Amino acid sequence: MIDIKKNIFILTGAGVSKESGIETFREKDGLWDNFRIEDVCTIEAFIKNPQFVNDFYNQRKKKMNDLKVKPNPAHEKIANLENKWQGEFLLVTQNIDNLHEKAGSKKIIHMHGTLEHAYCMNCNEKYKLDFELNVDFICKRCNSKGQVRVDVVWFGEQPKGLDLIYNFLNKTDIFLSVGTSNNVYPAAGFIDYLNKTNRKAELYEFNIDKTNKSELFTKSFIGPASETLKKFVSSI
Ligand code: BV8
Repeated sequence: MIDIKKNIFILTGAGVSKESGIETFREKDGLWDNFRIEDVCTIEAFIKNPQFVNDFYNQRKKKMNDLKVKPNPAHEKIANLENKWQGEFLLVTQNIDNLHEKAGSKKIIHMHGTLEHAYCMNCNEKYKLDFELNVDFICKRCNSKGQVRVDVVWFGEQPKGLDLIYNFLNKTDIFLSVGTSNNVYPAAGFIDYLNKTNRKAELYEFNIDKTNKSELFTKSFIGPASETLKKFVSSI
């Protein structure tokens, strides 16, 4: 029986947004079937072909802002859980979309950044990303051209909020991993960390398939997160 007075850590990945119509990365016809990581998701890619990288994110932002893209029941159940939770609650997402926020989630860390902001690599000026990223963009603060990039974490860059995340993992009683292939570190290592340091924690995985980390979980709930999470949250 899940005790809502305990501390819960929820990790989500692209699978939680799949049923909202946003493609994942590593499934068939996912983003990495159509783009190479090294062409769009590293600083080297941006330096080599900045507009190609800008357009990769301009496209994803456009899709995210598309009226048809809405939170699905998986996002809603996670927000419901936060509302009724009495212990400490933390949602950490690898996703850069804003569907958790739209569903009402409050305590969120976007550890790989979001499509909401951009910043100048020359002077660190921060921008609300309500414009198309373009290499001709002149930074308002330092006047440098083409230095403004999307505020997401590329491969080889340090994810955000790691201190907060590991502090919370050290007091986690219940861990839910929802819609992630658990391929990308350090997020993929959270379950290993809990297995090593926190024998008592209850560890639940929600995915349409088994993942390469499934054997580290107390239980895997196989099926679309909108259904499996609905059942899980209603049972609490
Ligand atoms: C870092 C940017 C150090 C934003 C992303 C060798 C071993 C270990 C590690 C490494 C290594 N070589 C290199 C590394 C490090 C590297 C890494 O992990 N590489 C991997 C590929 C091996 N990691 C890094 O570089 C990280 N940084 O380590 O920095 C450092 C430290 C200090 C100081 C300086 C540097 C940075 C990683 C972040 C990279 N950026 N995205 C964007 O463009 O979106 S990663 C990208 O993958 C996204 O963020 C995505 O969220 C993330 C993880 O993917 P998933 O979310 O899991 O998506 P995926 O498609 O894989 O899976 C979807 C799942 O959903 C599937 O399992 C599917 O079955 C399931 N599903 C589908 N539908 C549903 C469903 N589940 C439920 N319901 C459904 N309906």
